Amino acid sequence: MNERSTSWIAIAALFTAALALALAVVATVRVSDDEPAGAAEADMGHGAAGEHGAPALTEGVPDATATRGGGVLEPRIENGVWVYELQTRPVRWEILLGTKVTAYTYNGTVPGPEIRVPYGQRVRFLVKNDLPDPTTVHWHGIAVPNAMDGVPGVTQDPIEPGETFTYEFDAIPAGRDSKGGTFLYHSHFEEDRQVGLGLAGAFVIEEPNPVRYDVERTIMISEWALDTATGETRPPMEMEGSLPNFFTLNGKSFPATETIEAKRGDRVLLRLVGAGQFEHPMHLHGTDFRIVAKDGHPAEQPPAADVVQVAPGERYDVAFTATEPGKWVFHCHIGHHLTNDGDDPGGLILVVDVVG
Ligand SMILES: [Cu+2]
Repeated sequence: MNERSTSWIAIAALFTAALALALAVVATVRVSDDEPAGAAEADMGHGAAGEHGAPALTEGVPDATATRGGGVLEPRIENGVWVYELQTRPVRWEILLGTKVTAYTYNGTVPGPEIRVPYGQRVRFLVKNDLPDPTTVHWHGIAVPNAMDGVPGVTQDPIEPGETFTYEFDAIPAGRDSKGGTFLYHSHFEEDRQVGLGLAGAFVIEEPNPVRYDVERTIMISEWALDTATGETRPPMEMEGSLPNFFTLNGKSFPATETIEAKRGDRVLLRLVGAGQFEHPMHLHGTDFRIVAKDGHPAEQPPAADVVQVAPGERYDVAFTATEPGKWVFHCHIGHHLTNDGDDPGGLILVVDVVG
């Protein structure tokens, strides 16, 4: 082989390598930017990936960049309207050190960001759907105009992947006698699947003259069906292969759950939200509490209790005074919900640490 043909072979090889690299780059960009994660693989029609109980796609789903969910989302203000951007998208969410689920999220976190507005505030939500499936948002317990109610096929067409839909309303409880409280927003498209995979967030309407607490937390309760052998996440259901085996408070299983710190004598308010598909009898050690509101309705004579049943969609605001120093647990009273894939203790436990 002469010198000239050798150099042609070298040039041809370089060209081929460059072409392969360029194709690889194009393929990567297409998956990460132009299409929702997994969209290329998923059937995009209604019912899409929603074959009953089918696992969420894992491949191509990015890791969450945030480690905690439920932070209050700051709006931008346009002519007095509080404007929020919500993006639905799948992420790999760490519920426990080293244990990740594929979650459907608002803005990349479980739970979705908390919306917190004064009573009557005009709000606008630009909801961009970057899920592989259609979606809608329902504003649970809020007096929205019917067209803003988020029920696919009844009040609106589903928001298709890649599309944006705008919701706008005044933040007023549907129970018109109520001036505020704990509400939520969640998917109303294939709820069995999308809410089960995490699509929910808290919506707090602040009363004009709210009772002030020293410590206040919103706690969203959810379940997960994670196959630890394959890494597949399925929507948790009462069916083989989809039975929940992980349980989270604000997207974390014990011992990864947040510890709530209080000083002796502090007044504490917990806003409990049934964000999943199962009921949880939540119990506090060390003291009882008062159920000061149910579904955004303040109780006229708050009943005392030390267990409160939180069913899907329900909200209970419970208040107590941290009188006794120590690490007091707040937990579900169904033993199985206190495990992480069978390992005890885990799941729905958090510590209220009272100091002083
Ligand atoms: Cu439970």
